[in-house]
Amino acid sequence: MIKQQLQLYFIMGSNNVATSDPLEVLEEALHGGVTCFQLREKGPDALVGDEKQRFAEACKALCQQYQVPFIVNDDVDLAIAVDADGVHVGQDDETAKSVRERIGKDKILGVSVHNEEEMRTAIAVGADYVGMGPVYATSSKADAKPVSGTVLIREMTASYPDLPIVGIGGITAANFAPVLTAGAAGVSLISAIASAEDPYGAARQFKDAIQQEVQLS
Ligand code: 3NM
Repeated sequence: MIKQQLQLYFIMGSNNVATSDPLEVLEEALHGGVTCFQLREKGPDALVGDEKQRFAEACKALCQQYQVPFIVNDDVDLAIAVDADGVHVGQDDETAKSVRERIGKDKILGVSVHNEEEMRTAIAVGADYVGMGPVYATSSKADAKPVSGTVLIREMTASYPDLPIVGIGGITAANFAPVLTAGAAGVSLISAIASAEDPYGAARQFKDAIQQEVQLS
């Protein structure tokens, strides 16, 4: 179940959308076929406090309409307050072990990992999936690590086939295929949809291309 939900994993914060209403972008992305959504409200002009919570609630309502999991990045209190479907944490955030204890076993827990040791820890604390990147160069994360390509995804899916992996960083409809070929359950991305002139069309194009790729494999 979680594996299918990770196929086309859209991530967005209100500041990833330059000109239009972020909720409209999210609705278009959902309509176009994204299978999971993560609210990542970080960086300059990010919403805080009540405004952030109201935005999260609106995102969650849209995701529910489309029966797509609603995941909150890093902010465990917010995730609990809005009863999100899950939490995603990086290595510099609250530990995955603590997050799992706080959200319980029925919620989705995602962890960003960059090496085998972090992968093993994620497995030990009961992560439902891990994110690996940046696969390609990205300008959406100020403190992104050096580009990693798909080598680690290939190695980790071979060694730990039961924990789904999503690739992240610079992924577009033109370059996602090697990520799936390496064994990832899906791709996660911000700008390829959030910055697209036509977010619906961008999501749709991804969806169709992924479906073709999955059928070929
Ligand atoms: N995490 P885009 S790269 C949020 O490497 C995030 O862990 C990364 O945005 C990691 O699809 C990244 O616009 C940004 O490149 C992804």
